[in-house]
Amino acid sequence: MGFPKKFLWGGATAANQYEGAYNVDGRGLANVDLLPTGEDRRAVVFGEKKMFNFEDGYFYPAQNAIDGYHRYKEDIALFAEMGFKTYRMSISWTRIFPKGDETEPNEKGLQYYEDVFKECQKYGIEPLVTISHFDTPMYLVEKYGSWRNRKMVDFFENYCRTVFTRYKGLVKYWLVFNEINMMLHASFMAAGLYVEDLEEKEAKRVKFQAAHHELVANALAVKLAHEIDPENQVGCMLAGGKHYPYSCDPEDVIFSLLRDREDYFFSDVQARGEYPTYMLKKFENEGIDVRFEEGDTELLKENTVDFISFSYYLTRIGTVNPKAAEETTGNIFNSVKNPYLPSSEWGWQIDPVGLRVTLIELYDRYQKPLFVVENGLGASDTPDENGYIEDDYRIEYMANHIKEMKKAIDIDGVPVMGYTMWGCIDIVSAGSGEMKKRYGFIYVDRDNEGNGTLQRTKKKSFDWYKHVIETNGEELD
Ligand code: P53
Repeated sequence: MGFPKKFLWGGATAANQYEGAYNVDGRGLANVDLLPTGEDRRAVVFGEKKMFNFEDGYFYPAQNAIDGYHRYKEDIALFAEMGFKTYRMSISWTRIFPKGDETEPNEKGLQYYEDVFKECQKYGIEPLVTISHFDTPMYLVEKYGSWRNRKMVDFFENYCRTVFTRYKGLVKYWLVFNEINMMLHASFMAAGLYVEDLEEKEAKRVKFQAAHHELVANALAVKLAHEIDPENQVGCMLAGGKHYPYSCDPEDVIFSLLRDREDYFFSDVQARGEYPTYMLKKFENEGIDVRFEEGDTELLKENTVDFISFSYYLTRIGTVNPKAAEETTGNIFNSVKNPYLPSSEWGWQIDPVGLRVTLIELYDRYQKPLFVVENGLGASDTPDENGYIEDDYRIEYMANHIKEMKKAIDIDGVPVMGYTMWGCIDIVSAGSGEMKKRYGFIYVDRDNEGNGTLQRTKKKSFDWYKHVIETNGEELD
């Protein structure tokens, strides 16, 4: 009973939210460097407002983030002190290929990640590496229109071959695209796609064509990873969290089911190796012309992922009842409020049972091992007079989610490989660009405007998580 002996406890970050040093050692400009804070961020993230140059008067938090680029040794030492078995992080594509279409990589970028992986190895921490976490070279965005262009598949393949070859023996767990299903919505942040100048129908076609290119690129990545090192294990990564029907009105039920299917489209292809018939019907019914090249079907079929990973923050509500839909709660997408659940300061509804629901549903759907690679509470922490943060709210959030994950293992028979808590050290928020929305066990002295010493301090949850790992999830309170 309980968590498997080799359960991969850890934490997660992403290059653009952690590293900073956006123009250091030959790194090229990426889409995520150009996401400003403030009111316009959402439109830029969604690809509805083009801001391709740093604009006057805006603040771009990813440029410096928490300077992990220069401080990773100190941070990894703290992760090791908590007993991390794994550290999920991402490679910044533009450190390896600054423009994206070069044939030869940037050695300084390659060396940097080699140093990071060796630092992890020193402590017996297994890296779990995302190849593209909301990260596209700006040069490819401007010259090729990003993922709408088939050429992206070749550039990405070259990038994957380079990192699989270089890090052979240092890394064996890989995720190809972070929250791949977000690219249909947060299109510029997730895939470097802007659609501001397109008609609605054309915007849809472009997004689905880009989605196909990412799915082909994913299959190629799986193929290469397995060829280069049979030890490699590759996962897909989806933004999880299902829709509950608002009521037992069958119209609410079917509405919610169909919304879930939209999210499962990507993992259906990545796990089963073919387009689901519901998506082919959608293309047919809506006249969306998605071009497949010769060999795509076989490539997808033969190169499915080894495991399913996902982020879990919340569940959503589906309803056709306009009255019920009036009361909404915040997130990157507004959604109908669930009256049974409390909300975070940012309006994300807290639902530990929903994690168990998601685990069961994903296992029933795919019968592959699952990996919870993001989960956590974004909150504004206030240090006391000694600079200490008693984040009991975060401990409670995590304990409740881990308990439900344990039930999924013990009662429901779901195989779970590991759990990497999101933002194990405070980083820049992807949705809002704020520093104030903190997830970490480790506090970082930096504010929304970029002021602060960047000093790292352990929160109360640091010692709590250390104990959780020590007891392999047996002692949570
Ligand atoms: P933040 C919403 C909005 C943006 C990214 O989000 C998201 C989500 C949740 O589905 O996905 C992940 O920082 C993402 C991380 C991100 C984390 O959620 O807006 O993979 O990069 O930081 C949390 O609070």
